[in-house]
Amino acid sequence: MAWPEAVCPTLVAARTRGSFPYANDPTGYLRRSSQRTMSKASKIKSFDPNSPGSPNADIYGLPFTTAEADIVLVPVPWEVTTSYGGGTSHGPQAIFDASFQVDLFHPEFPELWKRGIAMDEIPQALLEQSKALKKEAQQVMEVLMEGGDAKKRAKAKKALDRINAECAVLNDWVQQRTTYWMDQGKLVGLVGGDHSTPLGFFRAQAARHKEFGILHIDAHLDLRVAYEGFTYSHASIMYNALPIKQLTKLVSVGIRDFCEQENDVFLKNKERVRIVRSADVRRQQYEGITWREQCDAIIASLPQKVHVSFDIDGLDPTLCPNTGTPVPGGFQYEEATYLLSRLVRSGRTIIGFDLVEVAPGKDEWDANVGARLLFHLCGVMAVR
Ligand SMILES: [Mn+2]
Repeated sequence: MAWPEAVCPTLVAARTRGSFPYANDPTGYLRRSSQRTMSKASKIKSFDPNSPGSPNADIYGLPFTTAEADIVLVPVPWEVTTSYGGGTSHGPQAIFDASFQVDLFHPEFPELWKRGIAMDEIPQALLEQSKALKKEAQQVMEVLMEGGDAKKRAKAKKALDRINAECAVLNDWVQQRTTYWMDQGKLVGLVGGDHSTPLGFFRAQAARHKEFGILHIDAHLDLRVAYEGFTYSHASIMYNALPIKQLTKLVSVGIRDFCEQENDVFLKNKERVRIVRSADVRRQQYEGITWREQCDAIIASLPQKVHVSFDIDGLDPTLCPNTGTPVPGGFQYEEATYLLSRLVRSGRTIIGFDLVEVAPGKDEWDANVGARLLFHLCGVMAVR
């Protein structure tokens, strides 16, 4: 198999520096030699879901390798174009660490853990690359805002071109990585990183499905035509998704913040894009409409196959105080999980998901919420 890093020269370079962790171990098979001796069936038999997970275990304290797990999570520790708060590149590690306290006996998915959930190794090379590029991106933004002489501007232009090119490489990498796991028959979820990360995953979905919809939960529309000059900005993810022909419907819910340019993009794509503003959801509720009715209306506008793109800032910011661009309002935790459960109970197939913009703070709170939401996303995806 052509390994994904082949399209990613920066990762190859990082690996030769010795920091690329899973180049020779694509399935995580070798790195967990202690877990290798038992079959999946005997692991299920001997695993005690009531006891705290062993520190050597995978996400949620589970004993399965990525090769054994039905659900594989692809971490993308990347936040190059985030303009306000930072830290989402540490989201995957923080969620992994917080996951150990999530109880596996979930009333909606009591058997889920037996399917196996495992997180792909977190690519440190990506994290380093993200750090380096973000520094450059900040210089670009400075010149953009404060101006500068011709020399400064030329330098910024060059950096901007480089960043856009490297983000395109990241998109290719994500596409190959998610494709690789789906080809192995896995159910795949992506864990960001900022909201620029799932574009390659959307493209991988388009290669497998003639048509699909995206249920987009977010405070922002993310329909900006490049933000601050960055083609693959976190604020442009859905704009960048629109050229995907197989994406027949984009339903954005929880929306609280958008600009005129995004509204123009929406008006041009009205037949394919539906916006459900958070304020409208609340207003209708104050006037007697129930969340169940609203969920059913949201779900009715989606096709049979649905990818869920979940930006944590779609939730009330008390549930994600450290996320990059918090906005007051938004969903409570159970409103969001109810929508997801209702979606799958409608008979729709969840073909994948991404959970993005979780940024750890000084305590584990953001990641705790993220880890629980991630478990719920795995649960609804595994219903098929
Ligand atoms: Mn977003």
